[in-house]
Amino acid sequence: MMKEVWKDKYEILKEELAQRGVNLEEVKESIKDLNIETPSWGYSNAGTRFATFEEAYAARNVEDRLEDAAKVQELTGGSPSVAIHIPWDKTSDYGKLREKAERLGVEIGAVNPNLFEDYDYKFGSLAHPDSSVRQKAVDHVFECIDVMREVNSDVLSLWLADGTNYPGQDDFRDRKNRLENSFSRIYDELPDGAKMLIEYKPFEPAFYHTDIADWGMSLNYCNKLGEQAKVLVDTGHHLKGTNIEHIVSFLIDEVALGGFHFNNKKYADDDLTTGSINPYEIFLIFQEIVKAESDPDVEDLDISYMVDQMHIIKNKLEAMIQTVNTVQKLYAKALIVNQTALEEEQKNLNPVKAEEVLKEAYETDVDPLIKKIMVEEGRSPEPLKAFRESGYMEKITQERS
Ligand code: PSV
Ligand code: MN
Repeated sequence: MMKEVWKDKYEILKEELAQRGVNLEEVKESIKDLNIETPSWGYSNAGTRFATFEEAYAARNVEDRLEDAAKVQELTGGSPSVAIHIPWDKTSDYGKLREKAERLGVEIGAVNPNLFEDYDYKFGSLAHPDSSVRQKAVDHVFECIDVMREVNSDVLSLWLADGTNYPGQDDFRDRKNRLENSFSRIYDELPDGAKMLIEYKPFEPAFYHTDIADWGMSLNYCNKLGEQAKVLVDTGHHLKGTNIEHIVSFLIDEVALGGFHFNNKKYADDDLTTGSINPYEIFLIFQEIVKAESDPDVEDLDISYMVDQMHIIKNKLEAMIQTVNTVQKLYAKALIVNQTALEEEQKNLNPVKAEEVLKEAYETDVDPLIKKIMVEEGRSPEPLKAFRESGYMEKITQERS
């Protein structure tokens, strides 16, 4: 039998972290509590605008998607809920869908209306010039609010493709006012305690302007609506040089950070695996959150961590397991930052030492810690290997072909 080297590494890590004054049990609990919601749409066939590659194993319907999400949860322990997209996940009985999810060991999380695929939305949805199209879009969101009640979800996640492609196509201020009006009608119907997340995106599918181009516009809409409306930061929806951790910190301070769609901004959109290009960025985002969580002056954070990725060339389930595992590790690294030392070096105006504090945590190999947590929870320490050996791929390929 192969020696499990990670166990020795864990003992060394434990000693090292104790010397650094880290409370390992607290860190473990925080990692165990982290819920990284996976998207139902990430389990289906996907493509670029050039081609969709049909995979024999890909989920065919919402039931398959829940099963795949449940498999990821079973192996990682970090993704106990799944976001749905209406009408992609439309079904005749949402009560039954909720029961199915529960039987599989997952919950239904954010409900995402689709305000971009219908022909009527060619010139926009909630900001469309024609009031009958706006009404149709608002009605669709109302339908999604009903779904939320039936599946027991408390998150409505809104992303619009609204915008224009050419100068002069429409009036910016009129669009802003129409959107404000549609949003406020939706907000009035929100169930008590539910969150309305407003996502922004700098371009695509509209390329001249998008109606919610950045976090500041999103925040402005939220502030006008009320405290149930919060900003959704999709890590992919930023232009190349954008400092996302700064945005995150700013939103925390404004009590307006509602959640994330994790992926990567390499091509300023979603769909690349979180941490595949710049894991340091995700670590720095978590650092801002962890720091705020330990600050008594910061109100309790209520952040929905969601993945928004549709993998095209990677195996969809492996990519999702890889994502959850990566996010767990990057969160763990943020949890072991010596915040007191960081604060001290900031006061000392010593950027080298301050950066060293962050690097010390980032460069710590936390893999044995995540493995230890997996084993404590009765899971395999190597979720990807366990997945490959589980026979699940063979099973779904046969069933779904
Ligand atoms: C749009 O690019 C987006 O990020 C929105 O979150 C959608 O809901 C999701 O992708 C799926 O289309
Ligand atoms: Mn998104």
